[in-house]
Amino acid sequence: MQTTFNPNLMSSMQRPFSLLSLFSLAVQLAAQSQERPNIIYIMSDDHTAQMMSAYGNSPIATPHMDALAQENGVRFQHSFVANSLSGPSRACMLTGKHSHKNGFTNNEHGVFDGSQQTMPKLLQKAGYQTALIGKWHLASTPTGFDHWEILPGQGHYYNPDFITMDGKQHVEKGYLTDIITDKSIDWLENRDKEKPFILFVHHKACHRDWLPDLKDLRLYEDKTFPLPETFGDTWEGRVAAQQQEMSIANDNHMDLAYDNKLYSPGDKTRLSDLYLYYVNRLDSADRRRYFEFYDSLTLAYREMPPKTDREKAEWKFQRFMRDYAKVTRSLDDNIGRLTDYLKANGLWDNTLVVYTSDQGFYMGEHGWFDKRFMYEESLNTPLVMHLPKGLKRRGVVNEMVQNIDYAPTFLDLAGAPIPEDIQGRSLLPLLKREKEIGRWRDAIYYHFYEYPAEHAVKRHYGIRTKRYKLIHFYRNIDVWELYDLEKDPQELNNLYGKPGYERVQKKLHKQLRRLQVQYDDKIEEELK
Ligand code: SGN
Ligand code: CA
Repeated sequence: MQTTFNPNLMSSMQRPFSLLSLFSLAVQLAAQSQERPNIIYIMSDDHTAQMMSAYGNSPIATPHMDALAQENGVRFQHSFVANSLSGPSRACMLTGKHSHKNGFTNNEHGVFDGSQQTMPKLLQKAGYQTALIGKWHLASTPTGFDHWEILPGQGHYYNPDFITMDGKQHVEKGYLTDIITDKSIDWLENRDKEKPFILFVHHKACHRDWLPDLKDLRLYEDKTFPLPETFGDTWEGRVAAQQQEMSIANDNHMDLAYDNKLYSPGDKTRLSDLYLYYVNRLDSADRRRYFEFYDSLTLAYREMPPKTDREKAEWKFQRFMRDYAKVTRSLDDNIGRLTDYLKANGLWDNTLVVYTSDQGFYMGEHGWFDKRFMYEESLNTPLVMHLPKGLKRRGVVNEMVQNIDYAPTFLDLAGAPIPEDIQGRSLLPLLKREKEIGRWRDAIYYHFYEYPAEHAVKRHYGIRTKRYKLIHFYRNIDVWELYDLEKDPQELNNLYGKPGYERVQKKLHKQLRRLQVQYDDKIEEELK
């Protein structure tokens, strides 16, 4: 049984108390703190559903992430972001609002306005302890957390820097994914055990440039990863896709040294200096171990280089997949370590444990890496939850959910009021019931802003319904795309303006307009 939090309790605290009322207040508060569920929100970076075994078809196993859904939990099949990029995605999560409302539209120029209303602040007000450990990526100093320890910018995999609440930056020895987990467990150990809590565990894994824990260097080296069907896509009928700079085959996009670890001393590639900066953080013995391993691969490549462009692209793909898989393995192991702690410390039954990523990623689909586009691979993000007692939903959730829904969900679970201006919807009604609920949203809205910028993905906004997707690319381009996801799940066939789709197209335009009005996205100003 869950008790609902009564906000009036707080205001009654300001009144003079009789001994009896003081006693009953103390009893009520104690009961609430015991019963109100805790929340652990684990978010990785650039981890995608194609590389998570719970979603099927993954070439690698992720048993600990999967277990969150399997042990009293759910897996969301249609989990979307509102803007497929790190900072914006984090801002949507914290505020429950689309980018144009929370103000953080892109990584390059964004500075999160920490004075605005956020879900952690509201949870604090409701009596929750709040903590955040790991990647922050919102430029300003975190607000709304009783405790935080963050990475500068993208962070470092090896001997990483951390910024602490006094504003100081220091180096920690070890591998980042392990350290973030250690710090999370430390915080749980030392928290105020009388209060419910929300802990945000924000990993850098599996972000570029996929530097593995040295103990995992040899993992997956004998594995040949299957090429996605669309690896050789030539982007016919999709002008924005033709102009992107995120192609695995292109050495100016996927760098041979930085991304593929094909490097000999003295080599100079576009990103070789950045590569050395990250790897040279290792101390000398570890650095030797690192280079011994990758030097042997470089030597083998140079002795027998690929004969054709296609062969070379496939070689780059295999290297990328193997390193990404290693980094993901360490992430999964560490999620296992954290859930073991929860189980061993009596926290499993009354804690909502969420695992998600800041967005999806292309694993060679369309020939790409990176994200940004509103196509399925990067619009989707993995989402599984282990549910606290009282929430009965199990298995696969098919309703469409979005990262703006987390804030209202957590507030709802804590029994705190959900402010009117939050744009997401609480998922609690979905999670309380055993079955799908009849009426839910029938479309989600998306808007990506980071152009001009790295990877050259044009600005675009759009709508996705259960069956269709309509996208408008703008700024140095004015192109519409329409996909029938039932007939063309890989989004290869742009149907916009094609005969037979007039009615569908017209309806989607209307629905898109309706969402822009609902969310108050003044698109005309953007299009100027
Ligand atoms: C870095 C990466 C990009 C990546 C962005 C955004 N380049 O700039 O490849 O798209 O981050 O990623 S790198 O040369 O620095 O690795 S995000 O997940 O943080 O939004
Ligand atoms: Ca990311």
